[in-house]
Amino acid sequence: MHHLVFATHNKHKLAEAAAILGSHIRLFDLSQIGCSEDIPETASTLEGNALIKARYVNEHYGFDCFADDTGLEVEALGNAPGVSSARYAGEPSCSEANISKLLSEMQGIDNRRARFRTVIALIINSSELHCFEGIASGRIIAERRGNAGFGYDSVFVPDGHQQTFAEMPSDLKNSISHRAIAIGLLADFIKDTL
Ligand code: ITT
Repeated sequence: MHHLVFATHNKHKLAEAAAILGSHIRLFDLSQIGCSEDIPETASTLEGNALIKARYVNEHYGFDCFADDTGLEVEALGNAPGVSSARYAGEPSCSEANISKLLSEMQGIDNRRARFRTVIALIINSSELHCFEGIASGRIIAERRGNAGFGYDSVFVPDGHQQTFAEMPSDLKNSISHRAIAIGLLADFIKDTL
């Protein structure tokens, strides 16, 4: 069985990825390999940050590894908050403050188009790099709806649906989300390669 590290401390992300990757991959998160440090995400793109995290684990711990980074890209705001989504309203990271800032920036703007974009960087065999992208397109509504999910879920309605991500059952969100699409592409690649 192939061993692979997912460079995250987030157990929900780990479980979601493990379910999609299937039983022929043994998946470990950062705490399971003894990595408790917060890997600095200093790049100016999602791709750059995913690569920093994957490379850090590969260089310091020697494992095949993948890492993800996600941003909300709003068309009328020039794709902001993008790579700054977690800290859009400043430090410390706070979803409520981020949503309030987003809604106020979008007041009076008719173009509500937006997308979540996830990038996964995979490093295998010490240096081989592969990237996978998942996009969920939709629109930003004017007021919060729903209590499930996290981040910007309560103001994002994906195309083809009436509910926000925060109003959907989690298994529905997890079957159409940006992260699920990116992990699905990773899973296809791994099935053919490892
Ligand atoms: P890590 O510890 O794994 O880095 P993070 O909180 O930085 O987790 P991400 O890089 O995946 O999470 O996402 C950055 C921000 O984008 C996150 O703080 C949320 O505000 C937002 N976001 C990401 N995925 C989302 C989703 O599925 N629904 C709503 N908001 C999301």
